[in-house]
Amino acid sequence: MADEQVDYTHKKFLELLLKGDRVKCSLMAKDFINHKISIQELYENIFKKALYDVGELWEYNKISVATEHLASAIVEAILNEFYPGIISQDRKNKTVIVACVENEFHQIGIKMISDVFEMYGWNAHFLGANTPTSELIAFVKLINPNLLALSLSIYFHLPVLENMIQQIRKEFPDLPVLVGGQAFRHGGHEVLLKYNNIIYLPDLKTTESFIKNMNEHG
Ligand code: B12
Repeated sequence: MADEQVDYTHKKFLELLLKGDRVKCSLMAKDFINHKISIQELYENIFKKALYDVGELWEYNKISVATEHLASAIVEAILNEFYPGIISQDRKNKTVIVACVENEFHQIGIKMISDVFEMYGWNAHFLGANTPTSELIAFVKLINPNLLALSLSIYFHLPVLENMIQQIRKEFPDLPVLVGGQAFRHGGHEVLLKYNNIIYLPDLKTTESFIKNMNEHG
């Protein structure tokens, strides 16, 4: 697929991101798509890699908190620019509620996940960051979704997720729950094994396969 004339690495995008050049970032993202990079590749190989680099630069005090905020705000804005174009017209009559757990403010990864559901014809209700458990449960009652997808980035918030799962299981014993996020980059999955029908997936590709399977087999 790759076109030799385009620099497909995320480093160029990162450079513009760190300068806070939203216009050029947006144009570059569109350019990637025009050169036959898929949305999923753009999200995984450009946006995610660039943001992981931003995280490292921030961790080692090479950039300010303000620059980090600016970078994530630009990526979020670009995701919203692409959103109208990614919705599949082939609707599947399936619904997913997509949210970050309580106290979790990292919402870009789960927004990408939400978009992949939309690409495959699902109605994705994206609740975003820091969703209170009681509110989530009330919303699940209201919407009666086929699936719930939860994101956790901060490893230390694992007990918050577990508490949330326990409360969800009390009310909805069989509702399938997808879980992901970089809190699980170095483990933590064993907590999830205690509960039935909790599925951990690491990225967009595995989520895509999961959705395709659900679309085919119900
Ligand atoms: C931007 C950012 C922020 C922004 C978030 C803004 C926003 N609108 O989302 C703000 C400023 C809020 C923030 C705050 C903090 N942050 Co921060 N942040 C980041 C940064 C730079 C990028 C995050 C991001 O968007 N990544 C890109 C996305 C696409 O990747 P992703 O989340 O991993 O998602 C992918 C997969 O994990 C998966 N996935 C994600 N969710 C789900 C869900 C499901 C169901 C599935 C199937 C898959 C899935 O799919 C995605 C695509 O592959 C990261 C660096 C990094 N490594 O990511 C640090 C990082 C996550 N932050 C970190 C920290 C420490 C903090 C703070 C504690 C800092 C502080 N002292 O205040 C606070 C905590 C706030 C809170 N309570 O949540 C650490 C976390 C360490 C850890 N794992 O415990 C990181 C890794 C930075 C670092 N290198 O140390 N942060």
